[in-house]
Amino acid sequence: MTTLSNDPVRALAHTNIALIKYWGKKDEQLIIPYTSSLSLTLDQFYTETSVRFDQSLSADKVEIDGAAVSGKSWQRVHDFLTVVRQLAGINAAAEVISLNHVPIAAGLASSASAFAALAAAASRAAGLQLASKDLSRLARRGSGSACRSIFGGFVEWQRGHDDTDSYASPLQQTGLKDISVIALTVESKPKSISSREGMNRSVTTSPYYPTWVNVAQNDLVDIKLAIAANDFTKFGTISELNAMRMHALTLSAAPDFMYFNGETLTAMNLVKRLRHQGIECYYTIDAGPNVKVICQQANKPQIVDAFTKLLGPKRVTTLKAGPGVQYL
Ligand code: 2P0
Repeated sequence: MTTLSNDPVRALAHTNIALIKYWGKKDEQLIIPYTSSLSLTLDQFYTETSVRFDQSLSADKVEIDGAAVSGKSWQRVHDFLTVVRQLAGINAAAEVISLNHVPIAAGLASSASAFAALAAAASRAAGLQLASKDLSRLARRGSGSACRSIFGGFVEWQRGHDDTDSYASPLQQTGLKDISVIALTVESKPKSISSREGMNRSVTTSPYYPTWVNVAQNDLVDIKLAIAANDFTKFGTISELNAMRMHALTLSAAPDFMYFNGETLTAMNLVKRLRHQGIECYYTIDAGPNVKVICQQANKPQIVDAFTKLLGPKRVTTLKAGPGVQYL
């Protein structure tokens, strides 16, 4: 039987941006993806979470950004804590206090940093000392993209076959240190179709889904070669293409859906215009209308200037590579 300390364990994890996207689960319960993916952990948006297991609590208590949580959000945290309890062989309820640190209007809210921080804090509070690979496997059970936020810099999530071999690890290739990400906040409201629902609909109804599985695998091989060769042009081109290939799965689903809005398209066009002017930059877009522009340091001031003129300074946030999960 594990002896529980009453002291809370605190952990911090940053969010990540996928360059080769994860879009579709082979196993929805265990969150095993159809494809491997690759991301860059970012330096600004992070979640700080403290967890304490306590035999005297009658049920899990969850507080996020200063407010007690109930309903679906509580259930998701509770289900995750149940996985941790099973692993640790304990049955105490937990108190979870979580704070999201978001740059003003960055439009980067994500379950990745939340479940990475929760996995780290909850596992240690339950008396477990997990190797980083096992921490990544655990974070994956909360949210797929969270398994990548355990690590800093470029991270690859190997899809694997089952719970034992589906986890992320830092990329071995050491090239392309000079990467900046400019996050454009087109919309800060929650998305209308969750990633979970969007993925499921794409897998079950898009006739292109089997093609995506092959194409994403090739894109991953190519982007790793580009990183190893320090080839930013190839890196950016593949990132942009892979994002559009993912969004093609939403447009070809039944019923079809789309994460872009008018301003998303305006931003995409401006990226292309800048590129034609010789200011090299590329876009990537996740399950929402916000656009992330990828560039190198030398071109960053001109790109920031162009987007600040378009959107105003509050909607343009500059980011770079960030670290993996940390205990506080
Ligand atoms: C990614 N996204 O690779 C992709 C690209 C959004 C677009 O991972 O259902 O919140 O919790 O496993 O991790 C968002 O999905 O989904 C996501 P679940 P998650 O980053």
